[in-house]
Amino acid sequence: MQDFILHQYAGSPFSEKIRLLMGYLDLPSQQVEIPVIMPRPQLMPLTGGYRRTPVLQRGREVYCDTALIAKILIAQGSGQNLLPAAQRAVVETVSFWADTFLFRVVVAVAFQPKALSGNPLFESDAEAAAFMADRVDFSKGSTALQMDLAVALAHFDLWLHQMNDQLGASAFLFGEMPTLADFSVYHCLWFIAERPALAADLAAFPEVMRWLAQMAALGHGRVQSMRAEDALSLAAAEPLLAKQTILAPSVSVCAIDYGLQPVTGALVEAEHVPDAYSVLRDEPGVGEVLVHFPRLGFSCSEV
Ligand SMILES: N[C@@H](CCC(=O)N[C@@H](CS)C(=O)NCC(=O)O)C(=O)O
Repeated sequence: MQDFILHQYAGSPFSEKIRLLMGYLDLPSQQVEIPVIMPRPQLMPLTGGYRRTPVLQRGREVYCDTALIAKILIAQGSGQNLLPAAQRAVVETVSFWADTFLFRVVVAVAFQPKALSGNPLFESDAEAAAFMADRVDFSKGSTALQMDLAVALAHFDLWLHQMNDQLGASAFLFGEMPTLADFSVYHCLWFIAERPALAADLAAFPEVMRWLAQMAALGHGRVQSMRAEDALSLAAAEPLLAKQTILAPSVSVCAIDYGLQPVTGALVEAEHVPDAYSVLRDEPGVGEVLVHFPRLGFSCSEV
């Protein structure tokens, strides 16, 4: 079987969700450390322009968005207990809520002025300006990641109190075992806990702190690092294993919230990835690349 290659960067919360999930599922991973800002010349030929972080590569296939990446890893790593049949819809709903609304709240909290000192992205004026310009470009056409700081702080505080109360009654969000929802909520809080100026604010919530420590202890598992150019060459050298049926010759797939960089190609049905938009692209110098997106959170239109 081809290895999973995770394209990620250390400070990315959504990457942390997947790093921790791979640790929990005990799946070996090769990790490529991608630049925090564009350009990413060895990654874009694989994704076809999609630039949200992380993405998972296996041979000539690329899985975008952690909702889909998580399902692929859960299926591979016998992690069905993370999506228990009797709670699956509600676990997925909480997971989606955390990955969207809660993430938007924590972005505002994490980038508030008092949290910026010590953040390597803001070490010099030039680095800060480059980061801000990159994220303006990333967010073009969308306000979905923006929230007024006062509104974000009020929502964060309300939710932390609820979460602390609930975690006093059970080890994890849905009982005595973690589910996918724990991983989605975890990466949002990890983003806050990572910032020295904010970590102290969480100390007022002892059950949340206990749960955070339990989640962090799951670890990242068996990780090896890989160079971006090697991941790209590996894609070019591998056969496309998946069988597919063409559904539409030319479509454009795009996130519906932010990071609105579309990917175009033929829409195919890929048997091994249900509930996905799977786009077959021909990349110069690489050949066919199959890029998968979850249907939830993405649109697909014929072009
Ligand atoms: N819904 C997406 C969100 C991913 C996301 O927002 N990632 C952030 C980093 S944590 C990002 O893409 N930032 C811009 C970038 O890395 O270029 C997912 O679950 O993968």
